[in-house]
Amino acid sequence: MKIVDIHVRTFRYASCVIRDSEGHGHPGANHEARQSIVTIVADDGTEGTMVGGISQSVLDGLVKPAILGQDPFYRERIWQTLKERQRLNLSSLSDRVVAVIDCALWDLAGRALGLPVYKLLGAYRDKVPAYASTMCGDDLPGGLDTPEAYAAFAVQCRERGYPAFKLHTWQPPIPGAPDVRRDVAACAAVRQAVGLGVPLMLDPYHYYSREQSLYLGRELEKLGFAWMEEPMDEHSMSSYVWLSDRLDLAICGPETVEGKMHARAEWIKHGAADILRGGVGDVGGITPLVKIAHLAESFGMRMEVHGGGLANLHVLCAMGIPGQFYERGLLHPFVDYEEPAPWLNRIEDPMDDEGFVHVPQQPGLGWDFNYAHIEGNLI
Ligand code: LLH
Ligand code: MG
Repeated sequence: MKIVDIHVRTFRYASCVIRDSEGHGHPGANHEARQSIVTIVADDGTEGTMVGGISQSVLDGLVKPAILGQDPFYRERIWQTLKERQRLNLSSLSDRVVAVIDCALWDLAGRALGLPVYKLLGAYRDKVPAYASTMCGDDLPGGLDTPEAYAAFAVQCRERGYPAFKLHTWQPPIPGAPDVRRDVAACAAVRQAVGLGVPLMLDPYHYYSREQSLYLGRELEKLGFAWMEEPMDEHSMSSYVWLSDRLDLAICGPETVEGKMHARAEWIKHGAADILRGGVGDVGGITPLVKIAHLAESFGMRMEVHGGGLANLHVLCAMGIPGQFYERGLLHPFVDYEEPAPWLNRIEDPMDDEGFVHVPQQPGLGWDFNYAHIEGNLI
């Protein structure tokens, strides 16, 4: 089999999630947004698709020369080739772009063989318990604007069936943010509302100082939190060693720092985190995320996968170590997460009443695109 084409379709859709000046999503007025999907085509007509964009210049200049004519089952070789091309092209050939290509190749392989990706990887389970992962805090009355609002939303999520809850608290440019005391107040209100039995996690402002992070961690220990992630700039691994050394609370990371499995290996070696972290978009696809899961397993560590979506879900269902939770969201009291985006016929991660997200059984990743919407709104 040979790859004969790769193309990007970009289309319009109506969205009610807006981005603030720092890039965090919040509910907002209905507006026109853009989405892209990338499709790789093999010479027998089999296709593999992933959501995400690639600019035309990167597609023509870097991606096509690396993959056209290649056997799509040589995912590891293609991934290594793209990784090497990143060295001189990191500003355009990011890990997110490499991830889109890698995930599309996994989708293609699954479709060619008639197997869901998690079974190609080596299945371990068919469903994963989800945690409710909130949007970042805001100043919308009745939204996520006060500690009490987080508490009320946590109760609502509990009633929906979520076994666990993670707060993303207030970050700039929201007035008054960041503020470690306000973060603690929100965590305390949520704990008080849901009781001691519910696993709770915090993902706060990502640029706190060492002392602020230590204060947060010590307060979360008193509140019986399960973990804290990314309270400081992850480029300073030493700061995470410093923090982990001082806390019993589990530190989960790294999430956004560059370096794929290499960075995670260094974090393990230096004791910078207790729970390893990474998602397909952060590390360059399913191929490296599986390497990282095996790395965590080899060191007897848990790995919590960052972010939702089909590709992360398939990896979670092929991990022999927990991988305790699927990150479902980002959620907000004003946004109906159960409603599919206009370009999908169904959401990627339906959750049952017990709080389990089930992995699709269709060949490949299990996309169910609304092609009528996509083709009718092409840009
Ligand atoms: O900063 C944000 O908007 C969120 O923290 C986001 O990055 C989210 O994906 C996350 O960190 N989840 O764990
Ligand atoms: Mg996070």
